[in-house]
Amino acid sequence: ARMLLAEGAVLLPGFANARSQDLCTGILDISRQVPFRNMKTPGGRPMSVATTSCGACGWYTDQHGYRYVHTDPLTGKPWPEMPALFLDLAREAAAEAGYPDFSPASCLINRYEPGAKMGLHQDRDEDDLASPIVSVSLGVPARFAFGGLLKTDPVQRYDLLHGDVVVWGGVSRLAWHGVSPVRETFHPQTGAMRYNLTFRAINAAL
Ligand code: MD5
Ligand code: FE
Repeated sequence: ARMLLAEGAVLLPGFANARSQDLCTGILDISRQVPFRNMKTPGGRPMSVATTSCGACGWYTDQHGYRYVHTDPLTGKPWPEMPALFLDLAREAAAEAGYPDFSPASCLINRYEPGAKMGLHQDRDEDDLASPIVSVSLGVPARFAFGGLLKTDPVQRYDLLHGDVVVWGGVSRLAWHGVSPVRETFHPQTGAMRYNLTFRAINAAL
């Protein structure tokens, strides 16, 4: 099924279900190479969401700002390669939503423990704003707030469930959005955690 949440925002409910166990295994494998960490925002506050990355670029934040980097500033090493399983899923989902040429250079992996949240923000560190972002939810559900192009626009709320994939393109690519504090509950594949994979195309200038 394909559900239009808003112009450019396509929800594919359960699109990743058949591959979810393998995706979770892939996440654990990446996190053994580059452990999840609570990075600091430029303001100096640690994020409640813990992150790691795979692919040619990884998203990074510290006192110097938000950016994509080819190597992990903590170790100087490149990020783990993006598993074919990840890339195939992202490309299939993008194609299903009308983006047959999606080619993500980065997969940011977010890990939400109970209580973790993400405040209202826009994703604009990629420079490539013509390409969509593909996001894959795994584990315990999250209440997702989806607003408009202005921070003050009203938000719609959706529950993103295990296996759900959303393709954020078109005008929705720059919509304000956030995640409410994750409830303390259990999922057989992830325990108390919620994971979100976000696949991103990065401007080649990087
Ligand atoms: C999450 N992650 O559930 C979300 C999924 C992030 C982030 O927000 O920045 O890591 S991605 C949701 C998203 C991406 C791009 C545009 C829009 C939503 N949107 O227009 O609402 O961990
Ligand atoms: Fe975001």
